[in-house]
Amino acid sequence: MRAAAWMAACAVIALSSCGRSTGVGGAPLSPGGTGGDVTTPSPFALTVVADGFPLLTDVQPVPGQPSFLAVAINGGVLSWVSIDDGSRGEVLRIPEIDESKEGILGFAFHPRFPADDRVFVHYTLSEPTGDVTRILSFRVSPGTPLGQARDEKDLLELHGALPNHNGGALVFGPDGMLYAAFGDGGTDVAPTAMSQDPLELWGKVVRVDVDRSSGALAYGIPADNPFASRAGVRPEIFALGLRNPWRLSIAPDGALVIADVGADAWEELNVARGGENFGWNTMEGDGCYPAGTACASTGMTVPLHQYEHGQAACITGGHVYQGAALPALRGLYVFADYERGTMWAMDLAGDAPPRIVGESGRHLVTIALDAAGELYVGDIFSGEILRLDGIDAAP
Ligand SMILES: [Ca+2]
Repeated sequence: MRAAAWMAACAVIALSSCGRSTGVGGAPLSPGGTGGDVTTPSPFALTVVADGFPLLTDVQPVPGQPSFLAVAINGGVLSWVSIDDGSRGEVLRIPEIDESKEGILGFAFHPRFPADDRVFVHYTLSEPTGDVTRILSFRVSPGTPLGQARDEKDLLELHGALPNHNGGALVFGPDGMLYAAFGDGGTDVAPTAMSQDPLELWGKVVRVDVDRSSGALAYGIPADNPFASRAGVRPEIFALGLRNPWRLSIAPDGALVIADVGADAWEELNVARGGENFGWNTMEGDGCYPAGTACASTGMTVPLHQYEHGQAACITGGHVYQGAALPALRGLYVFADYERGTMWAMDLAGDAPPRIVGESGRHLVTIALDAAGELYVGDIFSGEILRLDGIDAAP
């Protein structure tokens, strides 16, 4: 019964937001190991560092405390866990969230944490008029490592979406600005045109200043936002034309990497520097949407990389690996496919296609980067958090 509920919830938050897999292009990729490593001959391994978080959606290392991770659960709970001894505690619980179909989809620590002790969560609620997506800030009280949430405040709220493409990623840039991703507010069978509507924040990445406020807003509008002074465009918008951006990352050169989950055919990696229109729902990948139609694509930006659904069907964005443990991956953007479990590494500045890191056989819903540049992933169904290691480091 419980497992069935999890499956239903996942279908809403992730699976049904994925593109439709065509099954074309070869046999399914082989599954990986059950508790430790990826399929040989990959020289890389996934080592379980924490478990017991079924329906996890996002993982972030606790800044300044390398033995602790923070974990968000779709049911509306944020917890901490020690990777040394498995001890854990609840930090935040959002009581109005219905575990079956709503929840926290992403979160981020303030870039000056813990000097600024705010944490930001991005979550979705179902209401009679449609989904509400909200970004909430809270402060943590003294404790190990995070204590309890207090001083909760709404930062930004969107209304009126269908219960599917809500986005959910949050990341702070080196400029201290918060980047937040919102989906098109539609579903697989009912995409909306809001991604192209300059007066809607659905289908966009926004860039806001959480340390200031502009007018009645709970946040500030950075003066250097690409549309800050353009009439007829919401000044929060940093990039538009997105379908269901599932994870954001800041590359070492400052560019924003946006993984956008596709519809019929293409999963996308997009690189934004501000002001780009990535095409949805006029385009999918580098072609018109629906395929075979004509479209007005002038001024739209095609993906840096796209892969078709015969290969996999639901991208999970990652990060540029900057750690020391895996020299072969240093400087490469590591990302995954949620449905197939494949992990790839790609040079964002080069022309070479991504190469396969390994087949995890897992539903990798999130990829996190710690302060040392090492990578962690989360498996939504098993509730495990795993670290990407060299094969020699596997247990
Ligand atoms: Ca696109």
